[in-house]
Amino acid sequence: MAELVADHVLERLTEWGIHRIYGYPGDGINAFLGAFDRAGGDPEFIQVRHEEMAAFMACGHAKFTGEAGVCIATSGPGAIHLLNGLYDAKLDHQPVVAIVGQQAMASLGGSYQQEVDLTTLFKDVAHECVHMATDPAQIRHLVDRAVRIALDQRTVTCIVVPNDLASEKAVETPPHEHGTVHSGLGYSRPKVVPEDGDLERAARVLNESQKVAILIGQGAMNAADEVVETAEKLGAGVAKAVLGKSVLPDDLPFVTGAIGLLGTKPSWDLMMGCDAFLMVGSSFPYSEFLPKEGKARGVQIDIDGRMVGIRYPMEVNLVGGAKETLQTLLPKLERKDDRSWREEIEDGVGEWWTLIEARAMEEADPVNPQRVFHELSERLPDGAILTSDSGSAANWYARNIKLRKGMMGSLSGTLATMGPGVPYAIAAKFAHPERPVFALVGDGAFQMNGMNELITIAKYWQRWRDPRLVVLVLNNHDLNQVTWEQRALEGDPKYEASQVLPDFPYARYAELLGFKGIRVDSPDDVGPAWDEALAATTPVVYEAVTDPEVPPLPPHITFQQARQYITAMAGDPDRGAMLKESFKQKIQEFVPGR
Ligand SMILES: Cc1ncc(C[n+]2csc(CCOP(=O)(O)OP(=O)(O)O)c2C)c(N)n1
Ligand SMILES: [Mg+2]
Repeated sequence: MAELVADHVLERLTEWGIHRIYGYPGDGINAFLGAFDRAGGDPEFIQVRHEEMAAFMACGHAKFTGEAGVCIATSGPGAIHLLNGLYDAKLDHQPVVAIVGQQAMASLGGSYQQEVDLTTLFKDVAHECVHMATDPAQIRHLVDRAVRIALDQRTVTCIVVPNDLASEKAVETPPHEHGTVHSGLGYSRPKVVPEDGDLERAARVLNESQKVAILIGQGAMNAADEVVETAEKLGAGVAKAVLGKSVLPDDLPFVTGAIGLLGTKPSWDLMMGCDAFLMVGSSFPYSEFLPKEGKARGVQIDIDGRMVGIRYPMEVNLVGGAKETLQTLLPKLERKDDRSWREEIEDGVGEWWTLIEARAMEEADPVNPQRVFHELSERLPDGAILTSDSGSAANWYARNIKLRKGMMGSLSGTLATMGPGVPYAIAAKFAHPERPVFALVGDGAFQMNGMNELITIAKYWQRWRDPRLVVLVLNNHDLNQVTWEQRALEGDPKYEASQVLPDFPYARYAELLGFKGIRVDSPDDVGPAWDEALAATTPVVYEAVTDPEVPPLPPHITFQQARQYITAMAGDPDRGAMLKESFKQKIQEFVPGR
């Protein structure tokens, strides 16, 4: 029996299967802290260093478990801090419920201390469901709706609870009278399959075409076998939007890897050469990496009818679950006997991996970041979970890491915000304490917030069965991704005032926290340092002193961009190093045929 409204909220959340809530205290949620205490660890309050991190962790929990993630913050400043993490979840379609405190009901509208209009503030990020409770009898249905809507719509929902209401006596079952709501628990995802006629039309498009390109995203996550079978039958290649990286292993010969700015040349060739384009569970945005309008016949599969036909003018839009839709489509597909397109793709993939390895091994000053990822990739233990921050790390994660079956990986795919690398990894560790987890982050992201969350790791790591949480920090003294964007997209040289980062002893900082700190500033040490990190019995910070002049640029930068790039060189303070270390890589990329 719940005593107070706050107890009731927590109890109801546990009935929904939620046992861990990431948060930070404050007087807007004081009643909840007492309730957590009374709950005796179920749900458990996980204390983070900043509310944005709590929201990232809730999002990471959702990404690595498929369950709803929950975060809690106090009124005013705490609630405001949540926002960026919540937008990350919303844009990547993750079910996250935010519980936020509010000042006392009696004070609202009084320009009161820490009074912020929270339902208006959260109206965009949680537009499917944001409500402020004003009566204890609302709690049951507000929790039920917030969790159910988050799961069903794969989005962010929010309940605002004023602090005086939270301390009122709970009303677990509203009175049976006019004006009360009687809700219940439970949500099961339905199987959604398109109409037969639409499947027939889709099959016709794919059967009539010769060169099929498949693009998958995270929406295909539970449909790996079906995607493989479809690709086999159609003699197709499969490219992956980066959120869908773990859908299919990277060691399959017809998987061309990532697409887009972080992508690969075989993915580019696949899209440019195809005559049919099958997109499954992805909303990959950049049209220049997709076939030209009218060049390929298109079929799209997506569970969300709002997301079909918005990236390419598809001939057939199938609204349905990836797995069940492909299962019903497969018997209608004919096996293509001419395998020449498939062979062309596989040859390209083979060459690409050779090129990627060669690039990783090229000299740099002092360490080539690609080598750090390459050597990790070769050593990844089974079941590893990887997170990447936004920055150059995302490029190397997308291109150089070969995920194998059973591994997971994620990053901020759509908001592409800096900051989730370490908090996602923490959420992965809580959800899967027996699995090794790797956070791949830049020095900018680490300085922004990752290093603070190391304190959270220090607080909790000893309860994880496998202590291996390895944070790779790319110490390049630069906000490198943006530096290269300035060069390539704007034609501007590196602007040192905004781009150069202060030095910091990342590995030594790890040691202060009782972790293993490894600093690598020589190429030959890269591999042995990974061995050391993997053998560690504590969390690890692997600080790699990497060369900011290795370009994390798209595989097919245009000639115009290249021209701007070269012009920019003239005024660039690092011109000499760039020409020596990396321009040859760019040349290799420009040359093939375009
Ligand atoms: C919150 C936020 N601020 C700014 C950006 C723009 N941005 C994207 S990548 C990046 C640089 C990241 O630098 P660092 O973490 O050092 O990684 P590097 O690219 O140097 O490897 C910046 C500033 C962003 N995506 N998110
Ligand atoms: Mg950096």
